[in-house]
Amino acid sequence: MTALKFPENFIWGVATSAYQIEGAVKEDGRGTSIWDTFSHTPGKIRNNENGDVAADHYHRWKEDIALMSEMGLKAYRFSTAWPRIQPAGTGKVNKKGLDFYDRLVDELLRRKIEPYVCLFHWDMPQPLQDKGGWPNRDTCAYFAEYAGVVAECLGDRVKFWFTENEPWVLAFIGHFLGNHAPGKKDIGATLKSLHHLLLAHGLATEAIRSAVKQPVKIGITLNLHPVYSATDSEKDKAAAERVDMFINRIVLDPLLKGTSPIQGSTVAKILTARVIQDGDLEKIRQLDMLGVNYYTRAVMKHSNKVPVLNVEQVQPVGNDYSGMWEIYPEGMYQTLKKVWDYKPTCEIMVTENGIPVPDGLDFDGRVRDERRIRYLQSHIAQVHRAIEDGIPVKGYFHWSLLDNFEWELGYGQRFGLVYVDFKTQQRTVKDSGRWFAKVIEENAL
Ligand code: IFM
Repeated sequence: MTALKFPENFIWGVATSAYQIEGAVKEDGRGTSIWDTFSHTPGKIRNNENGDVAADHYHRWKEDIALMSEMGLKAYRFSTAWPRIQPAGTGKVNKKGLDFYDRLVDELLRRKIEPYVCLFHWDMPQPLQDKGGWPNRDTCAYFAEYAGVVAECLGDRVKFWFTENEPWVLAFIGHFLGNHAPGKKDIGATLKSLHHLLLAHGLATEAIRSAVKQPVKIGITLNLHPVYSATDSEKDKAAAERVDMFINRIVLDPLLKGTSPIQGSTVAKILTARVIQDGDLEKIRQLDMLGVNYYTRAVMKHSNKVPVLNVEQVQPVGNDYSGMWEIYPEGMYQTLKKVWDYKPTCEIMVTENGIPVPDGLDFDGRVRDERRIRYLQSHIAQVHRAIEDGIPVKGYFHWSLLDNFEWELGYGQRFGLVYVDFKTQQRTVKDSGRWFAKVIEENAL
């Protein structure tokens, strides 16, 4: 088979997030986040686990960067923890918290790994939640203030910025389904949160631009899923369209077109009356890079199972599944194509893709995660297919570097290229890590 060659300068990276790997939640003046509160509420997380220690990256960051360097990674997308930097969410800056990221960036650059900073991966300072959280419009200004603080500090070295990771997840899973922090079940709060998260992206973009002297690229990362109808019936097709609107278009339209699909929906219009204010949509539509996080597709049918939306997800028989989702490589291509159909003027890159596998150390200390290798092979091939079709995908960031705290599922779902023994914190590069290193070295699949 001929190798699938990637464009020169294709960005091969990995991604992580602060709460999922750092631990040290009470160290060096870090404040409390909504995830500390949520994970310490009995019954919210599988086995009542939490991110108190996680992968102890706050102490082992040098070792972790050395592993990245060994794998030949070109880029690293990590998130800064807002409560580490501004424990109250606004006002006083905690220098010790900021220093951690300062050192991290220096070490990455020393190792020739490009830092991609994401300012927000869901760990909202608890004091801001107490003031109303994302449904409160003031939060947008607090976020812009925080973005300015981080940009002031790191902006002389960091050229690539993501304001937020997957705002949809925080809005919908955190405020509608209630399975994530802050654990609300309120459709009005959900739609308000999402709009405010998008507006906060726009305000933070402006704050970064005014704090940083050098040219930078600023973007956002989105969880996107191609949506299919379970059958050819008109009802199921309409259900699929509703879900497409509420998962994909609800974020893509404002960011790429400057319009909002919920303005056309009666229910949503009532719920968001006066939430979308004049000028908001222009603020939101500021993007140099769009990060696509792709894991799986959604196959939908009409049903009363999910209120308001009247839909139900179907799991097609005969396909492959992981511990969390259906495995559907073609969806990677379809998602990139969907974004490209908007004719975006910004750059596109895959900022997350990966699979949870119940990995373990074999008798000889190796982790033979063939399943992850097959997953990556098939999904990266679809990225290549998109590039061949003229979609200029700039890079691919694997989720994740390390096994980590998978939110409400705790530590059971391992996504890393590096195995973490959570008792000893010992790291072992998995077979997939070595395989990925070879892909990077050859710039080919
Ligand atoms: O672990 C998460 C990450 O925080 C956001 N995107 C999806 C990953 C896997 O569920």
